[in-house]
Amino acid sequence: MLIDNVKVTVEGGRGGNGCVSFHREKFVPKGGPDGGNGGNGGSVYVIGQNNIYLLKKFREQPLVKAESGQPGAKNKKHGANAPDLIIKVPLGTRITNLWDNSQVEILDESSRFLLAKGGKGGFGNWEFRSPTNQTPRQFEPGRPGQNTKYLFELQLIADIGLIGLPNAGKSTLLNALTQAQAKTADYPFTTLEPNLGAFDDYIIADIPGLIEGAHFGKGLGIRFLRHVERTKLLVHCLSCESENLIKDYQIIRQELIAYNPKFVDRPELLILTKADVLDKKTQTKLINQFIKQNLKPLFVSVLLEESLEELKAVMKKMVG
Ligand SMILES: Nc1nc2c(ncn2[C@@H]2O[C@H](COP(=O)(O)OP(=O)(O)OP(=O)(O)O)[C@@H](O)[C@H]2O)c(=O)[nH]1
Ligand SMILES: [Mg+2]
Repeated sequence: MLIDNVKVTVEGGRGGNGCVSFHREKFVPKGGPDGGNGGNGGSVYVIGQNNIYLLKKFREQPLVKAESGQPGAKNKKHGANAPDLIIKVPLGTRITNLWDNSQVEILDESSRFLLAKGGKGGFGNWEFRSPTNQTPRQFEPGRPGQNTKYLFELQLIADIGLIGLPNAGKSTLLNALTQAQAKTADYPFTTLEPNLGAFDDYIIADIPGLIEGAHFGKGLGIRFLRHVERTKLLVHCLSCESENLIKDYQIIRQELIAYNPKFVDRPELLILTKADVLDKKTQTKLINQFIKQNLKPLFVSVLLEESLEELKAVMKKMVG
């Protein structure tokens, strides 16, 4: 399943502690303080990348933390600064700071944003020397890094929407075309929330099945249609197992238009799913019924690789 929102705790690295040390040398009885400062902790930055699956790893590992700075050492040696940590999120991710609600959108690959600053390293005792205190034992511990909680949300606008009656094979098709792992089963209303997947650079949305009367709130309701409202192409899935595919098509079309009349002239592609259940003769009869209605559907079966390739090619051409 495509992970499109995650909560992530982001922590800058802690600064290294300052060092307490006194100069030791033969014939120099009272060497002064020489403890060096600690190095700064690493900061955490985020950059965008063209890969919609990048949020998944944060679901598995919701804490991101940069390394701590090294402590200071004798001879006024500074501890090393820790390297910054750069994390990647998909382009189109909206990042909300859950503590102050500030937001940023990651829209290109060239900018990077600071999520959590590393803590400053502490002063070693050398920094505390003064005319009145030549043997300071003070030092500063390293400061903790910033710690913030963020919500990463992928704002995807699907190019293609799969719609159809329950059990039409929409989720199975999504899985066959993309890396999505949507739940599928041999009963209606398997899908309860939209699923997203991508092939090449095209994003496909699979939504719960629609039924007659959906725009009055029947079934799972039409609220999921907003997920396909801005798609460039609607793919109507009509199951070859159905008794009357033309009627199925008309039901879905009426529901769409009742929901939003703008759907009337949205480019659409009709596909007859589960084509493998029909023999050639029945397929020809069926296609002729559609042609009479001035409709030109495509037979598709997830068991027939060529039909999937053809479908991909047609969808690409229609989306542009
Ligand atoms: N023979 C065959 N069966 C298929 C094909 N595609 C899907 N199915 C089966 O059809 C059933 C329904 O598939 P789903 O993908 O869950 O259907 P859906 O349209 O997503 O259903 P809802 O989520 O309930 O709207 C499953 O048992 C699938 O295995 C196909 O190309 N050939
Ligand atoms: Mg489904």
